[in-house]
Amino acid sequence: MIPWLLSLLLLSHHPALAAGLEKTLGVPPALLSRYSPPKSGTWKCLDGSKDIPWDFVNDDACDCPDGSDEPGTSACPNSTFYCQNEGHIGATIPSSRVNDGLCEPQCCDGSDELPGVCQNACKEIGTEYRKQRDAERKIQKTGAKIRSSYIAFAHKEKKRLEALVESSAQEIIVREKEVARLRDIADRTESLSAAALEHKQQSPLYISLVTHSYALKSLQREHKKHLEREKELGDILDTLRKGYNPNYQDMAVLEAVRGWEYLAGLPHIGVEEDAQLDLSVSDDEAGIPEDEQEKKPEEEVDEADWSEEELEAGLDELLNTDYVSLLMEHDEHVRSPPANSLFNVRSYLPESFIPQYEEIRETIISWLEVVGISGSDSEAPDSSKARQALTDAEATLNRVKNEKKAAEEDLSEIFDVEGFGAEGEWKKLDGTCLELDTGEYTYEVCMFDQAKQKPNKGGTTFNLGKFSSWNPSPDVKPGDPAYYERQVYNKGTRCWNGPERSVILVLKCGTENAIHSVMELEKCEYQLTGTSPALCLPLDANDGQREEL
Ligand SMILES: [Ca+2]
Ligand SMILES: [Ca+2]
Repeated sequence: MIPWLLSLLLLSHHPALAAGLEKTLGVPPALLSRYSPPKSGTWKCLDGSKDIPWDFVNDDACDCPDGSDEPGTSACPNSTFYCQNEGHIGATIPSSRVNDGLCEPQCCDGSDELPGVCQNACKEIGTEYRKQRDAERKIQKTGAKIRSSYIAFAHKEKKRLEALVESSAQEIIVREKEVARLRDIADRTESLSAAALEHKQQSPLYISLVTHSYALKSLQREHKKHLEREKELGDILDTLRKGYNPNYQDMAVLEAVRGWEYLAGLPHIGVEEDAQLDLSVSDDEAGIPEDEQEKKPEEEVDEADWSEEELEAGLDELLNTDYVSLLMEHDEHVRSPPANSLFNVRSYLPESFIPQYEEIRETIISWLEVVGISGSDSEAPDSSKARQALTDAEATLNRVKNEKKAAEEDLSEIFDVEGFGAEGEWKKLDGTCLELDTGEYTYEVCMFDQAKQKPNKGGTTFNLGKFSSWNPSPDVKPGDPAYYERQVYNKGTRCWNGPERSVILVLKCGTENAIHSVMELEKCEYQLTGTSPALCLPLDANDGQREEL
């Protein structure tokens, strides 16, 4: 057998091999039981295809089609070698790297080469590795505690939102009833008010008031006519006074002139002529005392009466009164004595009680009507107030509906693998902003919202994009740990002559939510790296032991 001869030749070169290789050299732990000496002396290839002498195992000649007879040599192509790396972690390398004269870094025990070729550094490497691993495990442990508090927050948030949805739904029912009721009132009030007004205008008080108004207007009109007549007459008498000839001694003319002078408070003209002529008609005869000629007697006026000036200034204003408004005001006034305050109870109630109050109020009023305490007219139709109340109620209803919708949306995202994670561990960080100051700029990422680049020395802040998705790589399934190690923010402000700005946030487990570095991978495409406790999965109790095997 030529290969056998060949290997014998090789063995002579390598004293260690001359003693024969360990049959279990390069065998991974899981297969060790298959490499024990058979009683029959023949060994079956692992794929069961062939029986070979036990001596052919690890004899540096490939005998099995699956290469299983040479776990510790490079004799069979496409097979693997396992280095135990005692003191560290075992590793598997391609068997082509066995006995190639190079020390494989994966095999710190140097078992891939003949003894003496490579140093066994597993103890130091293993110690260093464990130190580092312990530090990482410590971070993971601390981070996982924080992460579990995030999960607890999500559950609390879920309960809160569910309660909110529930209470909003209840409130919507009440508010919808309220809106329907107010709409009915508004509609009815509007149709009622025309008829009601007509009825009110039949009030004797109103009719009398309007009659008074007409009478006053007529008096004012007649008064103006008289004033004009008086002025014309005055003019005629003035002309007569200035133009008459006293020499004719016409007593009728003289009396008219002197009478006018007295009435209008004018001085008497032609006195000299009167004196010379020794007129038989003296001042006494005319009934006018000399000292009273210059002044007119003061008119006595009642206090409530209007003076001439008041009449001049105020009468028009008074006659311009809107009697319909006055009627409504009067109505309001009559309706508001303390005895009717029951109907204003609404204004003393906290807002939350109003819907319930409104419901029983109708009942109370109808009951009072039956008993005869309240009249159906107790609340006069006021269409604009009713319409306003309806508008307000509709606005409140819409607000509650929007609140409910928002709560439902939040709720659907909390435990969504593509939202805040299957355990809701990211919900707590919704809107949390992380910053990194690089000197020239401060980079800010508000989780699940927006990324920004803010210049530290003044200038424009750029929108680097809005949250778009978790790791979009097709190799990663939503819900996998790796899925949450990347967040994509895109559709930011467009770069001059370039694409829209975007950010990839690369995260790993850490005890803090923080950004540690920024790189501009491509023009206007930024990669931010950071840490978050939300990525720190709980330590698996078996993790450590498995690795040390
Ligand atoms: Ca062999
Ligand atoms: Ca090697």
